[in-house]
Order: sequence, then structure tokens, then C-alpha cells
Amino acid sequence: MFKKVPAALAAGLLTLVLTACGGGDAGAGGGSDRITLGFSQVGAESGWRTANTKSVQEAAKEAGIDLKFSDAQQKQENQIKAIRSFIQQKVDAIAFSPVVESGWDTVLKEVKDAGIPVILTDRAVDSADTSLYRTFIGSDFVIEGQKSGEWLVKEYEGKSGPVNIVELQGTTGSAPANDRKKGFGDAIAADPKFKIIASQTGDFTRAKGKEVMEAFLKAHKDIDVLFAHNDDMGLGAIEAIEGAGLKPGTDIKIITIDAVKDGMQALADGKINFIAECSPLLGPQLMDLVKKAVKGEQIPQRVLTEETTFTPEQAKAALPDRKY
Ligand code: GYE
Repeated sequence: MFKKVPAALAAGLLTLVLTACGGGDAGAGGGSDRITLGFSQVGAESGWRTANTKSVQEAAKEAGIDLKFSDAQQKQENQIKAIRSFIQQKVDAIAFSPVVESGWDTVLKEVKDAGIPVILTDRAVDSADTSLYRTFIGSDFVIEGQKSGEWLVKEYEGKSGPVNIVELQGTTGSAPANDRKKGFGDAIAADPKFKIIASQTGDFTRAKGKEVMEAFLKAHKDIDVLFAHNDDMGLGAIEAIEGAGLKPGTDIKIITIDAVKDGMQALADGKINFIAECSPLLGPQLMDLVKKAVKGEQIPQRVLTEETTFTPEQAKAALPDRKY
């Protein structure tokens, strides 16, 4: 285990700590100065998540970091338990992708008191006290929603309304669900012909996306557009739309977010019309940040992921090299 040396420690104390560690396995020059990182993942709800898990696991190996990986199965209580157990195990750093935005202050204070740096990965928390974590690495979900809405506005430029939209939201209370909804809503707000006639959570899964879309189709005969907060829910909805005898991408236009391979294939096939990309490949940057945080080095408060958007033509071109 890497022996932490908090930057704030006075020089005298520092000597003390180093002396105390002298007989241990982490002496300077010893071969076992490995960092241990506790990582609490949201779950395995989507293709995005699977690619993200793989990226984190591979990057940890590559960086020589010992990874304690815990899957929360989309439950906040499991994440809180995992984080407390990481504290007990005296890991050197904790990273996690918070399933929902709120309710983290207590456990994050416990981590802070234990002197363990925290790195938020992929999803944000709404804690007012930003000293509870060192940095947040991930996408700007509001912008992803905005790009999705802007595409729609252009697609219906000069056409008369109403344009009836149904929305499949991500996990209730999660940062990507809150922010994508907001970004999309803002982008279409100026033109009253755009109407969100139904909006419900599909929990970011294919199965739930299908189920909720079936209910939407039963309740509404006049759906023009589906906005799904991720590819997987969109793919589930495609099954529902086809099951109802309609043509996805034509009878109902579909916008999704992520751009995982299956989504990109459906886009290339014309079943999805537009995808805003969200990159899950956060592992290598996360490991860099972990190393710096453990050493007490300065790191930026926010690390943004770069991403683009795809039309069917662009999806066809990008698919052969798509990594996830
Ligand atoms: O879009 C979705 C996943 O938090 C950005 O979570 C992530 C989202 C992603 O389940 O597919």
C-alpha cells in the first residue's frame, strides 16, 4: 500500500510519519509502493457502462494501480457501503460514479476525515461543499442534451407543428438524466411547436426502454419523435416500435446519446437519426489523476471529456474504428 503524505503536513510531522513507516513495506525505493484505488461503479446497465468498466480496469492494470472494484447495481446504498469499506481498507484513493446526484455529503465527509482523496468519475454530485472531492472527470451532459435538441430544431426547420416528442429519461435523479433533459428542453423551448407529450424513466436499460416505449405507443397514436437519454433505451424502444408495426427512424424519428457500437449500427441502418456522443473511455485520465491526487499534486477541479455528434453517414464512416 502507498503511504500517503498529505501535502498540508508540516515538515516536522512529515519526518515523524516517514519514520513511523520506516520498517514497513513502503520504504523509499522499495518495490511495493503501489497505489490502491477503490472504485465504486454504478452497475452494468448499458453498453456505455460495460465499456467504461473495461476502460477503468485496463487502465488501472496499465498504470500499475491495485484496483478494488465494486459494482453497485444501480443502488446508492450499495455505493455508500462500498465507500465505507474502502475507508476501512485504507485505500489510497477513492473514485466513484455516483448513481444519483444527491445524498453524498455524510459519506464524503467520512472519506475526507480519513484523508483519502476522492475523484468523481462520469457523474457529478450536488454537494455544495466542493472540498469533499478533488476533481470531477466526465462529460458535459447539458451540452449533449442541447446538441440533441438543436438537431431536432434544424430537422423541423420551416415545417409546421405540432411535433410530438416522447422522452425516455435515464435513471431518476442521476446527473445525466437531469442534465440531458435540461439541455434538450432548453434547445427546443423557443419554438412552441415542439411538445414533449410524455416523459418517463427507462433506467438507462434496453429492457425498460422497450417496456416504457410500448406504454407510450399504446397511450399516444401521434408520436413524431423519441428522445432517449442513451442508446440502450433507444434500442429497446426500436423493438417496441417495430413490434407496433411502425418504422423506427422514419415513422418515429429517434435521437439518442452515447454512440456505443450497437447504437452506431442502428444509426448507420437508419433506425436512429442522430446520436450525441458520450465517451466512456475515462480510465487512462482517471489513473493519471489518481496518481497526482495521491502524491498531493495540484489537479484541475473539472476535467471535461471531448465528444462529437453523429448522423447516419458519419456513423457509417466511424463504425469500423469504433472502440466501444
Ligand atoms: O450515458 C448511460 C449509462 O453516466 C454517462 O450512464 C453515463 C450514462 C450513459 O448508463 O448509457
